[in-house]
Amino acid sequence: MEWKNAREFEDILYHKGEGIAKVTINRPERRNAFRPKTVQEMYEAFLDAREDPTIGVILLTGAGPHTDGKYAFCSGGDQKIRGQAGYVDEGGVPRLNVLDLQKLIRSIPKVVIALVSGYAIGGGHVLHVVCDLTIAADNAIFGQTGPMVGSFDGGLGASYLARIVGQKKAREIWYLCRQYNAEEAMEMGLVNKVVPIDQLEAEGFQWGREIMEKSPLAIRSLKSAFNAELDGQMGIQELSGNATLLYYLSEEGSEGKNAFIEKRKPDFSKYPWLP
Ligand code: S0N
Repeated sequence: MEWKNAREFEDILYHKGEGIAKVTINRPERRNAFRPKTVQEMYEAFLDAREDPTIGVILLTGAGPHTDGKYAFCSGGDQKIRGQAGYVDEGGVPRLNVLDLQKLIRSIPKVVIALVSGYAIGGGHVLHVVCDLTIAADNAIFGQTGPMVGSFDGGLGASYLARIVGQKKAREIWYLCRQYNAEEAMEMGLVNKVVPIDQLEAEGFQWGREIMEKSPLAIRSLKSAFNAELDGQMGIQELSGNATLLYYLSEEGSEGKNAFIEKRKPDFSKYPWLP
C-alpha cells in the first residue's frame, strides 16, 4: 500500500491512499498518550477526511514500536500535563477535548476502523470502543485505568462499552482495572478480528478496500441507524439527515425546489403514494 502524506502535524501522522485515510497518533515515548494538541490535530484530520468525498474509510492507529520495543495504540490522556480541570494546553487552558473527538468519530458518515497494537488503555481504550470496527494485533492489551489514576469516562466509555460487552463485563473492566489480551477481547466481542502484528495494517487496509466497494449511501445510512437507537434525539437527527439527503437526490424532492425557482406550483401528481 502506497500512502501519501495528507498534511503535516506535530503529534499525529495523516495519510491517504485509495479512498482510505490513516490517522496515526505519534507519541510513542508516552505510549501514544494524547494531550490537547494531539486531540485537536486528530479532530482536524477526521474533519478533513469527512469533507473529502473520495474518502470512505478512516484507519485510526498508534505509531510504534517505541525505542524500548513496546507498542501502543493509545494510553489515554497525558497524565504529565493533567491539571486541576483537565489536560492543560500550550496556552494554559485545561481541556477535555477528547469528548468532541469521540462524538466526531461516532457521527462521521464514514467507517472508522481502529487498528490496535500494544496498549489501548484508559481514554485510549475508549477511542477504540467508539470506532465502528476494531482489528487487534496479537500483542494488543485492553483496559480502563480511571479508578486507579483518578479519572473516569462515564459517557460513551461506560455506556457504549456496556452495549458492546454487556453490563457485567463493562462493570468488571471499569471496577477492577484489569488488562485483557487480544484473545480475551475477541471472546467478549470487543474486537472484530485478531491478526499477527506484522499483518495489522494490511488487514485494516483490506477491510477498508472491501468497504470501499460497497454503496456509500447504504453504509452511511447503516452507521446512523446503528447509532440512532443509542443516541436519542441526536441519533434520530443523524438518521433523518440521511433520509433528507436521499430525498434531495430524488426527482420528487427536486420538483419542489425547481417549482420554487421557476415560480410555479409544484406538481407532485406523478409521484405515487407507495404502500
Ligand atoms: C500504558 C501502560 C499500561 C504501559 O505500561 P509500560 O509498558 O510499563 O510503560 P510505562 O513505563 O508505564 O510508560 C512508558 C512511558 O510512557 C509514559 N506514559 C505512559 N502512559 C502515559 C500517559 N497516559 N500519560 C503520560 N505519560 C504516559 C510513562 O510515564 C513512561 O515514560 P517515562 O519513563 O519517561 O516516565 C502504562 O504506561 C499506563 O498505565 N499508563 C497510564 C494509563 C492511564 O492511566 N491513562 C489515563 C487514563 N485516563 C484517561 O485517559 C482520561 C481520558 C479523558 O480524557 C476523559 C474522558 C472522559 C471523561 C473524563 C476524562 C478525563 O480526562 O478524566
